[in-house]
Amino acid sequence: MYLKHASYRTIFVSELQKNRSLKVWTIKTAATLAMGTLMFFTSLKAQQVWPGDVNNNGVVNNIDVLFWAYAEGAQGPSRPVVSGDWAPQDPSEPWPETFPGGLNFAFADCDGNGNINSADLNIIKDNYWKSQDMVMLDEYFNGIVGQDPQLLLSTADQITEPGAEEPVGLSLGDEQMQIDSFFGMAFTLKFDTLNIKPTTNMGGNAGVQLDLVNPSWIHDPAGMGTNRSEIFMEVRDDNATAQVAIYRKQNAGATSGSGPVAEFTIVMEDIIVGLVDLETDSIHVVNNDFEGLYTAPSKLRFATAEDSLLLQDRAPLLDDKAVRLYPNPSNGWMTVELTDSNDEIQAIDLFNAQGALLNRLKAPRPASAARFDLGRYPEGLYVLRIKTRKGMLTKIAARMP
Ligand SMILES: [Ca+2]
Ligand SMILES: [Ca+2]
Repeated sequence: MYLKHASYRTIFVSELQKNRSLKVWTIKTAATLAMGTLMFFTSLKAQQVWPGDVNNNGVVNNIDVLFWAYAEGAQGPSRPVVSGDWAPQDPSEPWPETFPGGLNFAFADCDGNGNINSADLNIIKDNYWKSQDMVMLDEYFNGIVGQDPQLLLSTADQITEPGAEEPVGLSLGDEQMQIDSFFGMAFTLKFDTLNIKPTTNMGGNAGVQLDLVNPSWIHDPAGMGTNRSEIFMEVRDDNATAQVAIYRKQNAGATSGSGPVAEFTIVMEDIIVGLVDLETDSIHVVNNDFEGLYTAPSKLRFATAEDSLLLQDRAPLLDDKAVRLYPNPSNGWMTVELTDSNDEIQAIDLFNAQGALLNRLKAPRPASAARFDLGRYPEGLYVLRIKTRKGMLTKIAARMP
């Protein structure tokens, strides 16, 4: 995945959006701006359609599932060639409907046959994780615990044992912070591949499973109304992530409320080493107007009975503004700086965009700032996981030419 000049602006936008001190940016403005950037990008690409990349940002993932779900049921002109192959496809005539911000619904017709339906979702699955030469960051609306509704992982008992199947509840918002006119969400579950059974072979030991809570405020199939949602999950054991989308079924309309929405089942390995961590991240919740709703991530930890004392030693997620990363993008040295002078950097893990760990930088002595050389790596996007004495945070870094 390589970046060209056109996309730098977007990276800055993302950083600004995450910086909650700039509260003047309303959610709506940010979303409109994001879509505006997408349109800018789209015009560069002469409107060719890459099947499955519904939001046309260069990569196929769960955000595309959310876009597809929003357009499901629409009809329009078909493409000259009906194909879901991962290659630039000549576009159809523009469809009458667009996403808020202007992206044409034609992008959601992945196979190009003129109908947006489950066959197009299958194209997304076929082309999942594939990328174009240019990739723009998807927009996320990660919020702050205590200020925003939380996408919460929870369990009744954090003590586990080898081979156990553990239920992990997923809830959105609570009594104090309700969700108004929910349409859907996409997020990533990060999990511990060392201690959780592989999921790739779905016929065998499916280590991470997910089901909707039934009934719930987003899903009540036994009820007389149309209150129904659907679930999508793509698990990648090799980079320890499960990408999830939960969205309103076609014609279900919006729903408002809060509380449990789904439940993971996590199957432990036969040998458990240390602690088993789970975390929600890269959250993109949208309302029925497809506007982003800031939502706070959460973290959950299991331990065996022998290790149960370690459950006290939790690493809470830090606010995004707890860490400054500059210059970003950079073609050389970057500085990681903690805004809390009483906190200390303990380690910085550097991952590439595919999730492979490239390097672990350990702080040689207590420090509230550290520098490292991103110039050693090829142009592209990187993920930094910054561990401090008080918690942990991930940041996106861009290496420019
Ligand atoms: Ca995409
Ligand atoms: Ca179609």
